[in-house]
Amino acid sequence: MLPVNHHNIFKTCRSVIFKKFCTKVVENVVKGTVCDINVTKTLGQPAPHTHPHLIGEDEVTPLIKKYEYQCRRQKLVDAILEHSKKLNLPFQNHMIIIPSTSKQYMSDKIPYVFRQNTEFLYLSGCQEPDTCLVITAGGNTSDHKTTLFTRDKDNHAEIWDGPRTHPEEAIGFFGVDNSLPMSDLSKFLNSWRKSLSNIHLWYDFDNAPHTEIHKIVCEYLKDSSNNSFESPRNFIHGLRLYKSPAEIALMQRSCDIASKAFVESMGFSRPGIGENQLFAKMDFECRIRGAEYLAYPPVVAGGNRATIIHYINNNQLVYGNELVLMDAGCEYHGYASDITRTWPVNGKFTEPQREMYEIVLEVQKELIELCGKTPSLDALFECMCLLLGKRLQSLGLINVQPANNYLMKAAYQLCPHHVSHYLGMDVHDTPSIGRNIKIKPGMIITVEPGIYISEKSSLPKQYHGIGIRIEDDVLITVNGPVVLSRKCPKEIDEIEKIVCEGLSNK
Ligand SMILES: [Mn+2]
Repeated sequence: MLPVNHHNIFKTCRSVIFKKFCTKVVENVVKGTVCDINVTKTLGQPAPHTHPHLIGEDEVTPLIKKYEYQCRRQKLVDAILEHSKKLNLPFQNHMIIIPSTSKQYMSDKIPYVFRQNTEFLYLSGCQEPDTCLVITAGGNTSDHKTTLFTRDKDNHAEIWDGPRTHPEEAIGFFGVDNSLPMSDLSKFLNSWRKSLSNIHLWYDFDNAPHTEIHKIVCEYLKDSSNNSFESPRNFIHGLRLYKSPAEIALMQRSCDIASKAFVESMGFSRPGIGENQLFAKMDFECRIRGAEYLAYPPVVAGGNRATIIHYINNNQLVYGNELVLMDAGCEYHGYASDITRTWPVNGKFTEPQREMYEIVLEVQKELIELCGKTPSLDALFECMCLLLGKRLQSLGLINVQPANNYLMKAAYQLCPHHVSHYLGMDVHDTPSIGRNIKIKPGMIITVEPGIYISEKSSLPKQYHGIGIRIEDDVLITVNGPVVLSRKCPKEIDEIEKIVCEGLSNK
């Protein structure tokens, strides 16, 4: 018997499959449904057809639709054109360049977790590194064209790192007007410069997130006859400051996840627990609920380490009747929560701890009520100093002095940080927006008063080493403040109950 030639059989099979495939393609072309073939292609990021559990129809990123991204770009163009008109700038044409970031490495070929440049993600929804958004607008009309530059095709790299979104898929998926490979960026910019003389460039030179793209932009500017440029950062932050309904839903979910994770971490506490174990518990409980990662290195500070505001070593044990202060939040599909709670690891506040906790809690609740009424975050900070000062005075811990200034200064000694920041895609969101502007509906802010009494304090000894902060995330609405982190308990009896129940189950 002759041995079967496997090679030939394989050839025959392959050719049958190939013929069938070709017939299918021809049929599709004839029916006009050739595009359907592409729909099954895996892109460089989750899409409705590959990740239906994450991305809905027409969404580019979870809950945020193509149309919302288009509106964001339109609003940016409108804001920039209005600004130019107001200042009577002599430019008819505008080019906005927003680069993505690149992968960062901790050592040879070992990457850090990738986090996209927030401005780029906000305007494009694209989650891939080494990509770039260019928006061009001309004349006084708000007509504009968006071009998304995607990574060049590279079969070898795609075997190692997974698929990339190519220009032919990018237009439909991201809802942009045009898409080109990154290798065309320089050519594209130059062709604009040659065809139009009067171009104002919008690019953030001070916070350039991508070295290679930065070089290309610098080259472009060097060869350009008019080198007028400005950063679009402030305009983008102005848009990001006000959250859309989809963004609010994402922020609510981010806060819900972190709140539940806090409850679990409280119930996991016991005297002798390691700060690292509470960190691990928080991290696990956030990720298991769908968060990508914690939004920042958390502060898990037991005992007097809570008086160190940015303590992130998280490597000590928390003993007996000590408090633990945890400042943690998660990032859920690009949106951050930021919560702080302080609790006794043995389930029972001591008397001095309780006195201080009640002061911070009462002040925090009053400040939340004031959110919609005070003129700005800075004004809210002044309110915190005054409210804290008054309460410490009534306990006899600050000398009786009639001047508010004295009270506020004394309180500032005990709480040396601001009481609030904007919150959104970044933890310290939209930092180019001052904290002196009016608080308005649609903003999300934190409210986080604290008291930190070091061992060197002139306050009575029983308070030494106590550090307490209570932080919630608050959405401003026309009907008043809505606490997004409301599911995270902060009343003394609630907290004691959760910790004690956890202890009895161990
Ligand atoms: Mn905060």
